[in-house]
Amino acid sequence: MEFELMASMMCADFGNLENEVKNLEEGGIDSFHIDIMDGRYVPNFAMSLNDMRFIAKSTKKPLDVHLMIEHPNNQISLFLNNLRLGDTVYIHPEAEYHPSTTLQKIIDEGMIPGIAINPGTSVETVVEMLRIVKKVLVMSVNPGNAGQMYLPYVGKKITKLLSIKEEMGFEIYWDGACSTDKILQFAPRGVKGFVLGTTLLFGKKQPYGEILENIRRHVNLVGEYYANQITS
Ligand code: S6P
Ligand code: MG
Repeated sequence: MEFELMASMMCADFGNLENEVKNLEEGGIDSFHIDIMDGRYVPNFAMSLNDMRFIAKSTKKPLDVHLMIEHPNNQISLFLNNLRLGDTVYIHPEAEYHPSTTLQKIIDEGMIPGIAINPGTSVETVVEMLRIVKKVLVMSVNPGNAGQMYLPYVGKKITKLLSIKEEMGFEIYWDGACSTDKILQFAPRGVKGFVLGTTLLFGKKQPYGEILENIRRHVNLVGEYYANQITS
């Protein structure tokens, strides 16, 4: 089964960031998720432009930049100028007067455009943007902090997005409190990638490579088991 695993870098050890990036890369992470916050759109400051720049220089793996800032259009060039072609930039539609303008800038610079949908935001309010973006980051916790509880009502929204993703041409990604059981449940249904933070990846006293391999092995074994059940 094909799915992507991304590292939520706000959960990394910043005293050892270079090694964190190297160990995650060697351990098989697919991309680096960068949570940029401004203390206004969300009540926290996580990573900054400089942190993003440092990670962009430290790895050839794609970056997945999650902008939790008010009116990202005002500063979007600062981010785009420091990214590489094919990196992803997510904005929150509620944080912008004209989100389609900002998304167009992301596209024009050769980055992959995405929107992040808060737990309390319905699919209906962003449906036109689903025609523009290539990725939808579904927040299963309220934005702002790592280490929160999964909000179960988000599951229904994912089901709705899964039913229209092909027709509208986007992929779905999961952000927040991601555990193995969520990957087991949603990867086979078509969720393309999962952001891993304190729940599964960081602070575990186990090498990143082992954790990532265990997740992939576990999900594939269960997937094969169910596939055999269906064909036998
Ligand atoms: C939250 C942020 C997320 C978190 C991630 C952490 O505002 O967008 O990317 O960093 O959810 O993972 P966990 O497992 O600690 O919830
Ligand atoms: Mg995030």
